[in-house]
Amino acid sequence: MMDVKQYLLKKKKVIDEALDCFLPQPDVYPCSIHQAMRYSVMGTGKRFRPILTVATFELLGGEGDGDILRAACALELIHTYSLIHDDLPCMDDDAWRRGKPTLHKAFDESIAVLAGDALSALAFELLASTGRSDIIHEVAKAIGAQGMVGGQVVDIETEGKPFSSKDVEYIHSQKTGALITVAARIGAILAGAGIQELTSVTRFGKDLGLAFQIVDDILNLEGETDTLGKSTGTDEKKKKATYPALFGLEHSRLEAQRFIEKAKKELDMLGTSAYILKALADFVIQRTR
Ligand code: GRG
Repeated sequence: MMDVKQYLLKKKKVIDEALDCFLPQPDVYPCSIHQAMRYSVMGTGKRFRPILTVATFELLGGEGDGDILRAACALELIHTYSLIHDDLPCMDDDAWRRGKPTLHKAFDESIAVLAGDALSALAFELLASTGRSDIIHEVAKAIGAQGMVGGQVVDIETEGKPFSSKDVEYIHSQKTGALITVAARIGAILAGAGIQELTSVTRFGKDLGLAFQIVDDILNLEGETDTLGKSTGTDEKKKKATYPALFGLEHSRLEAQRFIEKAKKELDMLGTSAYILKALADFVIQRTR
């Protein structure tokens, strides 16, 4: 059995090479937008979502690496787009991301907005190149007003206001969980999974996504900026709707662990070969960045 850290490193290299190939070259006119896209995408990102897509695809017997890599990279481009926009002054107004100044600080605000737009367009170009309209539909739904955008809206609208566990669960499952769930689903769909397999992968993704954001909340409180590569303590300052703010650190840790155990249980029907997805779930709870 492969160690999960080695697995992540190996797959990150494959994803990084594919991203490098899909992104426009920095010396192509208009250079500033292509440089900005590369500035944000390339580098220290963990590539958790595309790796999840590839791992699910491989677990369910998917073969060939053309469509799956294009789909997986599309999700990383969308994820990076969301980070760029999340960091903008009109949203979280953050100065540090992936171990360097945020895009609007390194370039400017208009380029940061446009780089997000261009990454979204490139992501859908890659998805369309698979010839699979079902995949395009899945991703569009996951990131729209009933998905990632919706989660971000509630995140912003609850800032500084009283909130309930229902609010924070909605924010987490939409802002973060929707993309993680669709990452696992796409791997399964492209592998030709049956309905039962797809159902268990979807449940796995939902629990994993919730745990991922709870751990993100915990790291925002307790993590080190140098290790995380992004600002810390910001949620508390902005009075964000987070798990630790509502339940405290200890209970949040237990909740994250509970969601991870639940996620792994969903994979039991897939047999012992699901060990790598289970190891990815354990990585989510153990991560320090
Ligand atoms: C992209 C359609 C679209 C809309 C944008 C701004 C916005 C709407 C949504 C924000 C979503 C967001 C930033 C959620 C937080 C997700 C999260 C936990 C990010 C950190 O992910 P990691 O730890 O980061 O995987 P790296 O840098 O490793 O990739």
